[in-house]
Amino acid sequence: MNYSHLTRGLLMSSAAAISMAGQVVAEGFPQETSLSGLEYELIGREDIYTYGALESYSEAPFLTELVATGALPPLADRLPAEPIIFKTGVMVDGVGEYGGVFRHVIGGRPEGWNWAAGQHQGWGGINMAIQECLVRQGPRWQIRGEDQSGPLPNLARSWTWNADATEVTMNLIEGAKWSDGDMFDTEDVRFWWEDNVQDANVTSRMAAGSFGGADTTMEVIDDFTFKFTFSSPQSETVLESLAYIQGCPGPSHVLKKSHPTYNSNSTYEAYTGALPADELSPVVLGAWVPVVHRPDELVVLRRNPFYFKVDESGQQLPYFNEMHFRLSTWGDRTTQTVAGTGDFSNMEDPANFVEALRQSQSDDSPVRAAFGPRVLGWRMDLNYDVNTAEDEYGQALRAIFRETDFRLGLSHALDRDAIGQAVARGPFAHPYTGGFQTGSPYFDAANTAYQEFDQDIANALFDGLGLIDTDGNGVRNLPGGEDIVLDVLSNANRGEDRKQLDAMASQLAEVGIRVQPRPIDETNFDTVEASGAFDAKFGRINFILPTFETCRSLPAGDACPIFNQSGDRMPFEQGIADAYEAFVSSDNPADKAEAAQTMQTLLTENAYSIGTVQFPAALLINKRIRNAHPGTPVFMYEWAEDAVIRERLWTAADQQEAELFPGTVAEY
Ligand code: BQZ
Repeated sequence: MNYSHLTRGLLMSSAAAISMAGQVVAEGFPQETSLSGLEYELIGREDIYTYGALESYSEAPFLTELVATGALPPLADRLPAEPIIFKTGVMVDGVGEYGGVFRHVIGGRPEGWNWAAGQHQGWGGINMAIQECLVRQGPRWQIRGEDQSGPLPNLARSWTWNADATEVTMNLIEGAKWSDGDMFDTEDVRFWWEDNVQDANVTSRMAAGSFGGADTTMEVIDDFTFKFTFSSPQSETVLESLAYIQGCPGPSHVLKKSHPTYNSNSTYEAYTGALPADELSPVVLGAWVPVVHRPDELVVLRRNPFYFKVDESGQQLPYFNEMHFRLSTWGDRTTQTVAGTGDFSNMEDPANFVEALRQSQSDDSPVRAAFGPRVLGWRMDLNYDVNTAEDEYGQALRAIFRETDFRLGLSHALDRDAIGQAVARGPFAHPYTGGFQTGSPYFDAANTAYQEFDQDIANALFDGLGLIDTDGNGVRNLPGGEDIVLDVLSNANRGEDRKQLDAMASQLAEVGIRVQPRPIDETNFDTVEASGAFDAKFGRINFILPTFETCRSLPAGDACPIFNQSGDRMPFEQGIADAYEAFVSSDNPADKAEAAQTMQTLLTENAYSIGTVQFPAALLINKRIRNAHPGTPVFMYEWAEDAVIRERLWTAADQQEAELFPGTVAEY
């Protein structure tokens, strides 16, 4: 076992993290930490896939049998005239063999299949196995800098801008079909936009107003062409918002039946819950379709016979016939992958880093591990929305949250090294004060304010606001006399979150602030978060690119961020909003970097979020999996499940796991 080069890099960066001036020193996490030792080259954006017609196509052999029995239409009728063609040249192991099972283990549980209305499917890659989105971000980590303008195409195969960049006309792939054979067209895009994103009664994953401003409109031109119109010039960057999980249409022909706009007997609640997690099979565009869901046990997906992507030899993708998501815990994902009973894990719980690394270093380990930069960051977000507070106490609390000195006081009260050690002993943790994490291309130490651990400073800041412990019970009081108690929402299924929150609670108690942890189940977490019904929340949020799940982090659009929903912005917050707008409306790298630095300065100087620690993560992939590109990051433009391009992964026939449902596809 030898991972000394890895820990050495980590040790250096945490020891030298903070300079005398209290600023974080640029101490980039070493990039060359791929433990696999494999090198890779950056490629052009058109090297991965293109759209076009091939002379002939072929399919997984069992599908040919289903065509023969009449259960499926012939392949030619299932594929678009010009499918997406994945190129062989950039496949590290080349064109694949059909069959076998890709085994995931996840900690989440499917909330339901109506992703258009914001439901998640338990995360860990189920969402991305069934949803396809207008554009794609995951594979961009592999693309060289000069080719980095905007997202990759997907359902939208191309687009053009008008002269002043206020209109973008998008052309959909023509002839792609849903897994029940229904045509995918602009009606699905219109329904996604008008009846989900723009419908205030639906909590879609793209917050209204967060895509190019509050006045953005969408207009259908024909079955496969539509146009967005913006009230101010935009750029390729803004289109990043149309990737996972924000720009992924649902099947309008199914969903309209329960949407109140089309069915006056229905309600919005009924609409959101129209596709319950235990009702199979949902209609999808993705490579695999859920066919079995045994609660708390397993979700099985089978290949989608209508999938619109092929390889250069004409074989319809994906290569794997079956995909499993064992419903366990996030920690077990890593344990099972290390043991070889799972195929894939984003190793993200620092508590198991050392043991997992040790095991994966032996020659006969079934798994390959590769560490990347620090992209996992944890932070507390305070709710700045006084208008939606439940009672007067909540209003008074939120008014105090809006005081910069209060937030700076909280930040100075945190001993981030101790918080890091509470999660995992060793050199993995790095202090984090909010803003872009060190693994982000937009992280610049010079523009990152750092509030060092100093209880005297914290106490002085709170005293200065008149927040004194008037009744002598050890807890500071609000001007009205009540104790300052922060009710902090957190994800109950994440041990690493809870350890930090507990450490934070005892540290803040020392400066007279009480923390009351409120852990809730991960399945419902997003719904509560999106509703804004919390005073504060704590958890992992990867802030690498501003366009990723924007509303969780930034004041983009009137109802954003999630922790200030009624749009009553603090002055510096408006500055962040303006910088975000400058960022998405420019394709010029220098201008974008400048806008990002403005954001970083405002975010960290004002302690907009109270960061705790950031960690690197390692990607574990079973060695029998082919085409898993070396160097794939756990998270960069998107989570690794998308970055690794699963529709292109395969396993040699003699290494394939037995399928649970051979010879079958989803039935409707
Ligand atoms: C990765 C990811 C893929 C969500 C989720 C989950 C939710 C959050 C976040 C991660 C899981 C895995 O993260 O932890 O490694 O597989 O799914 O989607 O934590 O609770 O709401 O943002 O992506």
